[in-house]
This record gives sequence, structure tokens and C-alpha cells, in this order.
Amino acid sequence: MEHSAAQQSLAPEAIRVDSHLDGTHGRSLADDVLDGLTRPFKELPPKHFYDARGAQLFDRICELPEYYPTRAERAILELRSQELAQLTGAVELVELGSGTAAKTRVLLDAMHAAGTLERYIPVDVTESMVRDCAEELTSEYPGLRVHGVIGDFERHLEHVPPALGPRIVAFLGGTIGNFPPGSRRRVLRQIAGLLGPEDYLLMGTDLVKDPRVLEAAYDDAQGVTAEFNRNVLRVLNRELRADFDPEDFDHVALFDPHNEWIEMRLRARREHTTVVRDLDLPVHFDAGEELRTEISAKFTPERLQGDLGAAGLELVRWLTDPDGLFALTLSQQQVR
Ligand code: SAH
Ligand code: AVI
Repeated sequence: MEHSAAQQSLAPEAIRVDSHLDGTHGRSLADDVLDGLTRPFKELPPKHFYDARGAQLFDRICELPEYYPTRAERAILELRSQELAQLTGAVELVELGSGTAAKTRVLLDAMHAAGTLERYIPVDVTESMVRDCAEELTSEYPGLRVHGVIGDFERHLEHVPPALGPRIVAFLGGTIGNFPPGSRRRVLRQIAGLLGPEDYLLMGTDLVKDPRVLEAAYDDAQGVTAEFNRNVLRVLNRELRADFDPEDFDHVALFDPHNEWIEMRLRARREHTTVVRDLDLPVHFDAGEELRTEISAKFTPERLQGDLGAAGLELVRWLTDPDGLFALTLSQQQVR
């Protein structure tokens, strides 16, 4: 494994970063594009939004006045992290889809203050975020060890190192809602496999609410979410030599009241054919045709309990922000 000079000069014993993406991620993108863009209703999975530019756009989304989930989840963490640290006694935090770990610091502060914090294990597909966050956190928390895992949490959870002691596996931001119901339960079952009897899953989920509030959160006035949505086309242009013009597509965000999820789509402004050169794949769009790029499920307590139960987990704490917009749940393996 290669370490950068910067990493070695900082604190080599404090940081370890393993990458499990070499080559396989490109193949997964190619498979997803071949599968998703040849369907009668075109679709791409949302994990491909997050190259370095997509990650930056996501960070800007988190600051938008319309995008309440980040602020609401942070408010819960600020109110309840101390209790979470004490109740779990966790010595380490594994975080799936960690991104820039902005809110995570609230939890790490509480674990640090409780005197238990030893190790942080961020898991993310975006290499730069795992590496940057490892360097930042080891300097912010003296004595903390960071073992970064650059990988896909749908495929690489076996590379999460064995626990040093009781641990919290955090899955924040509502990312579980980006999976449709069947895959959601599969992903949750895989995550439950990381938990021993002393461990906890801490998961963020956005809650069902007024569709106008939801749609505004995914279609902001400044157009940042629109740019984030179109970014997936730039990823395809770069990684698979496609020739999409992102300006050929309008951003669409709508709440599906039956499924209780937001859908983001890209709607072709005109009829055209684009070619994904690495796949030798022409892709035709009719004028007005839509490509689904993300679902973002909104939860009720019942739906969440059902999903956790199906993954062999039981609820220990249900925490919401003062406005009841977002939920953070703590769960554990069911006692058999
Ligand atoms: N947890 C952060 C970031 C959420 S954005 C927050 O709450 O603000 C979603 C994050 O998950 C991004 O950093 C993205 O790169 C990562 N991600 C999405 N799908 C992934 C996958 N299949 N495997 C690993 N990381 C993934
Ligand atoms: C990461 N995920 C939970 C975000 C969400 O709200 O579904 C991604 C996002 N899409 C548009 N805005 C934010």
C-alpha cells in the first residue's frame, strides 16, 4: 500500500488508509451505466455523484437554507451525543459514507470527553475525503488513531477492521434513504453484520413531512442541487468517455406521495443521442425523457422499525430534533 509523504511525516502510527477500489469501482460504474441507461426508464445509482466536485457540491447543499436535514441532525447530535457516548461506552466510531465528517466531530468530542475514544474508521468511496479527514482528525484529536477505508459500503464491509472494544457504527445524513426498500434492507443486514453484542448502529433518517418543504430542500433557489444532479453526467464524461452536455438536461425534484420518497431526475431538453465511448453505447433521449438519478426516502417510525427489524436490529433510542424534522436512531442486535 502506498502512503503519501505528507502522511508519513505527520504521524504514521496514527493514520492508516486502505483502498479497495482499484479498478473494481470503474467496473461497477460501467456496469451501472450499461444496466441503468439501457432500461426503458433510465436510472443511475446515486453513489456516482460523489467525485471531488460532487462532494464539494454536496457540502454546499448542506449549507443551503432549504436543506434542513444537516442542521436538524447536527442539532440532535449536539443535544444527545454526551448521552450516546455514555450509554454505549464506545471506544471507536466506524462511519459509513463519512464525507467530510463535519457533524461527526460532535460525536467524537463527546466520546473524547467521556475518555473512551481510541479510533475512528471512516468508510467512503471518495478517496480525497477519507485521506483529508484522516489527517484533519488526527491533528484535532491528539492520540486518536484513524483507519480509513476507501471503498463501497455495499461491497467492502469485510475490510472494516475488527473492533478494539465496544463500537458505534454511524450511518448519518439519511444516506440509507438513498436505497430502494429491498436494497435498503440488504444494506442494513450487511451493516448489522459489523455489530457484536456490545456494539450499536447510529443511523440518521429524514422524516415524512409537508411535500413543499421536501421539494424545496431538493430544488433550491440557488441551483446548487441542480448542479449536483448534473454532476453525475460529468462523472460519466470523464470516467467512461461519454459526451453528455449537462446543459441538455433540466433538474427535476418531486415527492412521490405513494412511496414517500423524493426523486431526483434529469429531464432531456431536446431529443438527442449521446455516446458512452468506453462502452460503445449510444444512448437515445426523447425530448422530455427523464433519467432517475436518486431516490431519497422519508421515514415514519413504523417504516424504520420494520426495516431495522428485518435486518435483525432492535431500537434502543429514537431521537429527533426540536422541530421533529429528522430522526437519529440507536439500535443493537436483537437478543435471540
Ligand atoms: N455522512 C455525511 C455525508 C453524506 S453524503 C453527512 O451526513 O453529511 C453521502 C456520502 O456517502 C458521500 O460522502 C459519498 O461519497 C458516500 N457514499 C455514497 N454511496 C457510497 C457507497 N456505496 N459506499 C461508500 N460511500 C458511499
Ligand atoms: C446523501 N443523501 C442522504 C442526500 C439526500 O438528501 O438524499 C443527497 C442529496 N441529494 C440531493 N440533495 C442531497
